[in-house]
Amino acid sequence: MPFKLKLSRKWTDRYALIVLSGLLPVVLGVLIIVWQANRSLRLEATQTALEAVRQFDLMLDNAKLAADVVLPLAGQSCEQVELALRDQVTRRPFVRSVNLVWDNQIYCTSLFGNFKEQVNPVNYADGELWLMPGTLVTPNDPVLVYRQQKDKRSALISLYGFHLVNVLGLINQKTHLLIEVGDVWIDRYGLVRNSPTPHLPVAQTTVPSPEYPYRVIAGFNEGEVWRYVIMEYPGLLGLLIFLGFISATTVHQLKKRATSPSHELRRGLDAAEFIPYFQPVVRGDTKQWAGAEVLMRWQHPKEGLVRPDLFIPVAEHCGLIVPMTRSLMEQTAYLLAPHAKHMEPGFHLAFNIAAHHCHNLELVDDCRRFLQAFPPGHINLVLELTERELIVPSATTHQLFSQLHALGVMIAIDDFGTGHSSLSYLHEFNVDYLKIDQSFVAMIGADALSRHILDSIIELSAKLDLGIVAEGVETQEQSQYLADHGVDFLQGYLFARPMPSAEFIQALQAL
Ligand code: G
Ligand code: G
Ligand code: MN
Repeated sequence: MPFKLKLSRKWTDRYALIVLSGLLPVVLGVLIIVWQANRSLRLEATQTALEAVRQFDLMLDNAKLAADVVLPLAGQSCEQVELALRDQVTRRPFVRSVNLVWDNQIYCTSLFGNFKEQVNPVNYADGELWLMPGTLVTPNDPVLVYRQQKDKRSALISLYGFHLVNVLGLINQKTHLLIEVGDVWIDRYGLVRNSPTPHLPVAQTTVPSPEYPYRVIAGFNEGEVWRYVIMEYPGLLGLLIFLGFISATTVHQLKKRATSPSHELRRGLDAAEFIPYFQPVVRGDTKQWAGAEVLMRWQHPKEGLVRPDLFIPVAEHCGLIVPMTRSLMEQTAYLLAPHAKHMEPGFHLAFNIAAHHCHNLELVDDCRRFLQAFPPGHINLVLELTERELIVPSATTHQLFSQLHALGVMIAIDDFGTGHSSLSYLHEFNVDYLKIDQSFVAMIGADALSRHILDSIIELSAKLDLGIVAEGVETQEQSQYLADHGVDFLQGYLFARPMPSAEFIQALQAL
């Protein structure tokens, strides 16, 4: 039955769902933010690389202008052109030196005038650009050389390496930038290297120059995405955590409502779903109705009629049994009081009570109100205490039971024989009736030993001057046996099953 399933549901299942519902908005939100951060970083890397290319092209444009001017001079003697070379160095920003070449042989430079050095065109990417780690004069300062060639003539324009390094370091501090010329590269630390270009883990972008044979590579170091997320979206992150918390708490509350048995009981109580059923108790000799036991049923909107074994233990556990019993007494009084005239004087109405009822004196008021609904002295109110759940004697219980007695309420020990109440216990609580458990009644006609136990209980109750009720009488033989042994009252399917109030009232009227 679903209700039972709910009771046994593991708390870890519920816990997992709550954690999931709290994590879901956080995880989804963080995924979106990370995606957004990646996009932004890629954009930033591209823009930084484009800006670097723009600046490098600008430098190289100066070199190209110088080359355009001096290339036609190649072939003339160094003395003739030396000044023109130096003129270009002073005129063009970023330019460090201007050199003239004839047949792959440098013969004149703006630095030294006459000079001799072999040029190897293979050093130049596309025969045009060479990133040198250093020169004769400054062996540790990189230099970018632009080469322009026509037939045997060529011009070499060198640019200061530190201008490159400055651009690489200054455009955007956070972006890692490097410039690759042929198979060598340099980054903001200014060392020319010919190892493969390093892989940049985040948002690596390569932008080739549209004019010159080099490429700029931009990207970010490991962890930049998270650093970016934390720096750029702290508010959003806070909001996500807040949403996760709200979501988890909501699910927690909803789950608690939907699955907590005690909550479901409380709902049932508020909706007046706990209703009384009545099982008549007959006299042993005449078999006339002498009273009835009020048994609780749960008219559940989804589960239908739920038997008490399934919910009474929970109700006892969470203390709701007290208001539930109160509701049962109120309903019973409301339903039966108008029909009191159909009940013989001294008619028994018995309610089952739990140990929880004995924690305070509320029960006295409940009983008083119940009795006040009927003509004075017309009915006997009986409280059945199960023997399986003995009440610990205390100042409160003594007070409770003496006040109940003063009201005329009777006490019965239910399921007698299945527990272990002592004689002193029976005396202590002023017990009036013993209800022999149905397991003993079922033994009638079986073996001699079982019958012996039953006989002893009947004998004992007679000696203690207690009334006796036999429960679970199902056969004629049992009924006969119990009547023959002087059992005062019988209850069981043989006479009537527990029935709803309408049926019970109808039967009362027909008596
Ligand atoms: O009717 P039967 O199946 O109905 O009852 C099953 C068990 O539930 C019995 O042990 C009976 O004592 C217990 N019970 C029925 N109604 C109540 C009640 O109102 N209060 C308590 N505490 N137990 C009840
Ligand atoms: O409160 P107590 O445990 O005495 O509750 C009586 C229980 O016994 C209820 O569940 C009721 O439905 C059940 N009952 C009443 N008469 C009979 C009967 O003749 N046979 C059986 N098997 N159960 C009965
Ligand atoms: Mn009972």
